Amino acid sequence: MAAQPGPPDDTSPGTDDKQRQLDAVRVDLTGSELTTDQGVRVDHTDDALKAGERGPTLLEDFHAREKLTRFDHERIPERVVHARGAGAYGYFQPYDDRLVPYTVAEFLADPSVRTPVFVRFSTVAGSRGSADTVRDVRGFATKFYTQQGNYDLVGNNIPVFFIQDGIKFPDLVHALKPEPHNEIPQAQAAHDTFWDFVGQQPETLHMVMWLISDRALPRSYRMMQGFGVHTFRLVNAEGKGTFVKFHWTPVLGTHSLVWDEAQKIAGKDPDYNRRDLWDAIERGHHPEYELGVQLVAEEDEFAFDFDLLDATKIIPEEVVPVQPVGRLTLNRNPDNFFAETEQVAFHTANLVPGIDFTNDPLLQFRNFSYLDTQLIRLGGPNFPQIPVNSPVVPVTNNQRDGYHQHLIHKGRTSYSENALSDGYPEIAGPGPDVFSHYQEKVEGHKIRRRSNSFLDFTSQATLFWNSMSEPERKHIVAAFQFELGRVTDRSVRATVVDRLNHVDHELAVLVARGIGGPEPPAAVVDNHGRSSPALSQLSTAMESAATRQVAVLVADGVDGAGVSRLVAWLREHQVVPELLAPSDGTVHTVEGDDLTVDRAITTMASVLYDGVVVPCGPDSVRALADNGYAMHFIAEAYKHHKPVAAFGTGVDLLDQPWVSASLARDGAGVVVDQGVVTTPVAGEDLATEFAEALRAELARHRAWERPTDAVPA
Ligand code: HDE
Repeated sequence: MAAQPGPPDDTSPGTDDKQRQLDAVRVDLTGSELTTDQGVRVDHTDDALKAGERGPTLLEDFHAREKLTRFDHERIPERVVHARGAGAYGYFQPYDDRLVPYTVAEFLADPSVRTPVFVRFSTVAGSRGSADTVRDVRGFATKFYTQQGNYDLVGNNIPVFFIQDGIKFPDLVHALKPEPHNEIPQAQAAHDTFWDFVGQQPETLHMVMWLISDRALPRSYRMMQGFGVHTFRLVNAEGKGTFVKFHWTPVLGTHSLVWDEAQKIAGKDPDYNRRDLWDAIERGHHPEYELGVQLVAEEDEFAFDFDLLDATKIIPEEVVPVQPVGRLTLNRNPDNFFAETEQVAFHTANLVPGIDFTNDPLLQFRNFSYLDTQLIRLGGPNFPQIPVNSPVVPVTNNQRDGYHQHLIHKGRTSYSENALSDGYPEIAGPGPDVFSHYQEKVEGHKIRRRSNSFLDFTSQATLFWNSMSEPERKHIVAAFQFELGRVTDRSVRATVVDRLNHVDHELAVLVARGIGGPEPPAAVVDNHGRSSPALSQLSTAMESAATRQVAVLVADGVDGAGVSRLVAWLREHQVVPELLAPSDGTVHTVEGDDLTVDRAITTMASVLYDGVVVPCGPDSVRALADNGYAMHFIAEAYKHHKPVAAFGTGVDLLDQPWVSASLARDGAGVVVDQGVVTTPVAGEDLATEFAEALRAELARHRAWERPTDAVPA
């Protein structure tokens, strides 16, 4: 990863433009008195006006009517897709001026410019109240409030899309969403209509491979990639274009949950990803992502064995490297979910000078759809005036009326050209700050036909499969078995298996076996054998354990000195430890002190932590051994391949038939095996080496080499 720009410098141009603008509309009710919407103070708000204490309620109670009317109208339509989301403010800053030869977009190419942003992460299929950790694509939409107007990069955490042409989007979404007759199932693809669609539309296969992989279960919005998906165009000062693909890469690495864990979290804490983002920002652990670009000269448009305009294809990073160009930092939570996260409106056609479209037929539809949906969702054409949506630069045009106009435009002309207002607002002269559409020569017949260059549906699905590590492959097979196992129509299952047989024969066979279906007879195509190592999550950054959450299980009699040493060391390294005990409050340490507990074990679960530690203390360890919930906690963390650590007598608790890792015994130092970190040493003598080994295991996320099938959790 490239060098970071210097430490935050709040005097950089643009840093606080958006926050200053929002401060003007932020409302703080501290010290205020209750009024009606008309600003009239009221003397009572608990009982409506009635004719007699037990009599009918009177229509003239304007305060009661207003309160109920406002309540009746406080819902707006949820987004038709990406309904559930979480947002945050921050800023973006380029590392250097390396993009100057390619684009006049100042926010991308001028390292002295820090551009405020709002980012909204989302799931796609579920409704607003659904769970965060479902198997799904995640949205990663960024609004850049630039000095040339708003630019929106409305991306996903998967670099390709299901379909090639936007006309199929309603079909795709209807197949994915709950089935129309009974509205089941919520927020998941594991049902007949989605897989029927996949079977009918082989162009979905590449993205299906990503959806069925660990990518669809991000551990955190702070630990997932983002992609612009389409090939866009950068345009330089001479009007010359360069094709570009945008990539966001999280500084903490790209990490996922395992499926069993994701399902359990959906019940234990449906807000898991949303809470994680919120808490990290509140704690000062600001999420960071590097923006990278893949650049392709226009002359090389046809240099690939796929079409750059086809959104079901990636450009493998080994073919065109991703160049790091800048960094996004999220440092502020919204004040009000509805006002900001719900009302934010992203649009692929929100462009600034220096960036333009290509003829990708999916992108062309998006350029229509976002504005269209926002007109109904936000109730009319003035939604760009909603504070989270408004640019930080003046909006000066002749667009006036419509619902919810908030401004008062003076003057008698609202048309161009006019002489009465001296021609204002006037057309800006040509220049890098003025948007001018990229001039592309096009000619052709009006036809409804797919280009032949779009018709290879399987090569990159195979590339993805070939690029996966062993554990990732296992997860993919299990996920197909789960999803197709939920499909009730056997012919739909068989059609999908047949499609997979065009991706990789072994994959199709493994999937068919797991769902009790007939195995495909023979390979239909030879696997091309190519792979792209960058696609495996095992190639992600694994240096940092910062912001990871670790449960330390304690009970009366725990080794207070050892726990304090460990907790202090972890905090110093930005790991977030929490002390969990059989009940909330305090536990007595072996030294006779009171140790404050963060939470009761029963209010939490191992799936909400990245790792678990069992400290020393004979009484404490005995109490945990007798507590089925605590033992389940440890077994479940172990089953999910998480780092499990123990010191002193805590190691005894890991002496279980299902633990295959070797444990440290008397005389040993620190033993690390299969992600299990143990040492017989405790108290003041607990070595930094133990904490360091735990940190390294947290950083590598999961110990995939650990066998876990037999773990009863
Ligand atoms: Fe979207 N998409 N989309 N989409 N999309 C929407 O816009 C649409 C596509 C994406 O946090 C909607 O305001 C069409 C690709 C994100 O507010 C809607 C097509 C990618 C978000 C819409 C696509 C996305 C949306 C619903 C195919 C990744 C959430 C509400 C032609 C590059 C933004 C709204 C937020 C939201 C249409 C395909 C990403 C209906 C027609 C490809 C992240 O306008």
